[in-house]
Amino acid sequence: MAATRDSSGRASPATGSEETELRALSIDTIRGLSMDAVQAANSGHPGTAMALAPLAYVLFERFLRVNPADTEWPDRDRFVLSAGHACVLQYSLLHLCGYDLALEDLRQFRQWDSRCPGHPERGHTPGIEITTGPLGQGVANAVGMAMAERFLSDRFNRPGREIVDHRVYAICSDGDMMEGVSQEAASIAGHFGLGKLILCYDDNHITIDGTTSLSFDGESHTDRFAADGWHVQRVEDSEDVDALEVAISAAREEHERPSFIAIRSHIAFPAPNAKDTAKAHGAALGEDVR
Ligand SMILES: Cc1ncc(C[n+]2csc(CCOP(=O)(O)OP(=O)(O)O)c2C)c(N)n1
Ligand SMILES: [Mg+2]
Repeated sequence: MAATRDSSGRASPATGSEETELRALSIDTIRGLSMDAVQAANSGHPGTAMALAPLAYVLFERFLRVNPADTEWPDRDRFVLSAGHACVLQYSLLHLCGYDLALEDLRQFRQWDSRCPGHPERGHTPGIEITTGPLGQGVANAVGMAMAERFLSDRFNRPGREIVDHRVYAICSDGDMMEGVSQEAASIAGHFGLGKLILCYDDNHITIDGTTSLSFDGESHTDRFAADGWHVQRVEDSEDVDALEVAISAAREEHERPSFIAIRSHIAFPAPNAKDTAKAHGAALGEDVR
């Protein structure tokens, strides 16, 4: 995405401001597709998809090593959306990155026989690595994938022939943190020092029924993961693409421990009336988003 074309059609490096503009356009496009797909279905979860558009952009554009034309390439990076309710975000990314998922498929979001069902389903939509929706489970699946990578690389790699060398990136939400299974999985990931696992936590202070202060503000997730032996970082603004990139780069540099990145976001950003509301968790924004 970071290149422009001159009059002869040759790609030339983008200037700083061109790159910033392109980046903003890309993120807005992800956000717009996600909002529109939910609106068209009048069903789904727009708020988290909107708020996490910059994170998804950074992950897919800057870091994820995949081949959209060969979704089963064994050494691909894995991406797990544990917060599966926000799958319209993943569908938007898959479409824009060139997977076999057309705009028409996005238009069919949440319809009968759709290739874009209400939660991601492995084997149904190209590029979906794992079925998610039951909160917590995607975190455990991501840990399992990182364990598999460790096993396969130990078993098959030889000096100068590292045929298994990939990372697992996952996004989770408050509900994932609430479920015990995520903590059990975090414990063993810390024990094994799964350095190729990077878990991004959407710290938006909102769940399905209101703010986290109703039921879930008594513990520090960063301290909990640190206690389990994880490398822990915080990003204070989910709109700060540079900070996201720096944090993910640092997580990649950490080889001995799995990484947890808590990212403060605002659900449904930037829709003024929906932002920071639980309503934006699971309802279309409506025709008038002012
Ligand atoms: C195990 C489990 N229990 C309940 C649900 C129903 N559910 C879907 S999303 C959600 C919580 C939403 O809060 P959060 O995870 O913070 O997501 P956000 O609203 O921030 O996107 C719940 C309880 C579920 N998907 N899985
Ligand atoms: Mg939340």
